[in-house]
Amino acid sequence: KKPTPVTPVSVLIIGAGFAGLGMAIRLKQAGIDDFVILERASAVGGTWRDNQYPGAACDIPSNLYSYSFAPNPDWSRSFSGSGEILDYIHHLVSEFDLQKHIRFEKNVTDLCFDEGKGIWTATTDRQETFAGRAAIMAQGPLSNCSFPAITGIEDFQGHKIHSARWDHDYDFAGKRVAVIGTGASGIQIIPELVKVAGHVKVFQRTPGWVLPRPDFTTPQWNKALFRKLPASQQAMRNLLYWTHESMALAVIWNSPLTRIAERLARLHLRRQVKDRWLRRQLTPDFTIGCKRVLVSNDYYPALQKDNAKLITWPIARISEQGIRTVEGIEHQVDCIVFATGFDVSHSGTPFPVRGRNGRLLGDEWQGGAQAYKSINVSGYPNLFMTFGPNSGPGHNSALVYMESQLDYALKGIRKILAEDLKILDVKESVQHQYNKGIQKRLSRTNWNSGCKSWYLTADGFNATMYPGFATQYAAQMADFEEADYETA
Ligand code: NA7
Repeated sequence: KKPTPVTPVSVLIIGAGFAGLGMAIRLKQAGIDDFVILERASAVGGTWRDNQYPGAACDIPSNLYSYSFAPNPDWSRSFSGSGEILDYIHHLVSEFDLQKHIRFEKNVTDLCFDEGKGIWTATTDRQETFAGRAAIMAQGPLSNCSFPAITGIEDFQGHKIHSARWDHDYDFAGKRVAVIGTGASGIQIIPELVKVAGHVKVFQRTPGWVLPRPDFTTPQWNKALFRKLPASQQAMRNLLYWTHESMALAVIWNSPLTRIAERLARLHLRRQVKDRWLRRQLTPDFTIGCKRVLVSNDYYPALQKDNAKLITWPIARISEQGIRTVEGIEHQVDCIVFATGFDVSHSGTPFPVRGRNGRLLGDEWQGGAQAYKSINVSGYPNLFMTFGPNSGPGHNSALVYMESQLDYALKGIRKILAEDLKILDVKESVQHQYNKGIQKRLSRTNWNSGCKSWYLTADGFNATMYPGFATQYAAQMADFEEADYETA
């Protein structure tokens, strides 16, 4: 069905998570008030609205995992929980008066560019249409949760819960629980479940490297200081920023610091796990940094509680009663918790995105997604992506990367509006050249060093991570080169 014409706003934003709301704030601060945010759910917050499982928290310190233009002196601890992060997001909405711009329950199913008019039209699953001169795709890379393709998953008669769609009504007290997945989410959930459930069986496919988590409650005097002297909070942020920047040397590239980080993780394991056999089962066989580095103080102790058990036999199938492992044992459980992560699209788009001459972005990305500076794609003018291809932060705060993206998009949007452009399209040769460089740099990173992770496609193509320091990323994004673009 052809969309009915609608009056275009200046900017159409898809998604009311951190990125979409951040874009809205930057637009407002730049005096652009004519924008609409389309959100498929009925509340803001994106991944932090969805990930409210017990123990959910960010593994980047809150003073760094927040917007520099909206500091919060009241973080209750160094690594605040997901509820507090969601409160911060709600606070952004009220402080910057964003509510009136948000349209809830608008699930975009198609995004199409009209080259003659220079207009993007978003169509929702209810066939409503919204149009904008520029469009921001801020739907988030970790928004669709993934259940594993394990035989028999549909047969299970007990309760199934995904970490990113928590069932707060389910009472775990005394229950026999299985947890599949020991990534960032799994290792946060397990200690909480062990506290309440009757028995917790942890099904681990691959052990990850775990570092200690320097987590402290914020003393009152510290909050007062941050409030009275915002420069002190900025100084703290800078300290955290540079600490994480230096971690790139361990995490991204194989360097002497990588060895030191591995030694630290082994020491942490040795201190927390006395049993040799268990330690062996928990020791990774890949370079630290190849997969997401985990941080936890309570995961290893939780595994050693009397009501917990680590199972490393591969899963053969899920049955009506529980989980059967390959050596033939059936583990009967009341509930399976899937901490199995997200459907990360490496080659597709969340909905059809149609550019110039009917081009379809999903088709062009068949061999792996790519963009220019992770934000623009040639043939798709006036479209900006947050957390587009190769913008993943391996070691630093996602929000630091996001701020660079928002400011870059703002430069493009200002140009479109100021010069009344219909087309601001990155040149194909520029995009090609950029990606040649990115892939060359990626080939030298730990992510491409042989392990399997959600960063890579099945055949090893990395369309997710940025192979460098956050400082390098910020420098490339600070530079909006007009010559890189074709305009009309
Ligand atoms: P992740 O990091 O994708 O972790 C998913 C976990 O689930 C991981 O341990 C997987 O094991 C495991 N998994 C997935 N499929 C299976 C099957 N079929 N059988 C057994 N185990 C399986 O998701 P998270 O939610 O923890 O974290 C996502 C990101 O959020 C994280 O990187 C941070 O950036 C924040 P595997 O390691 O693949 O062997």
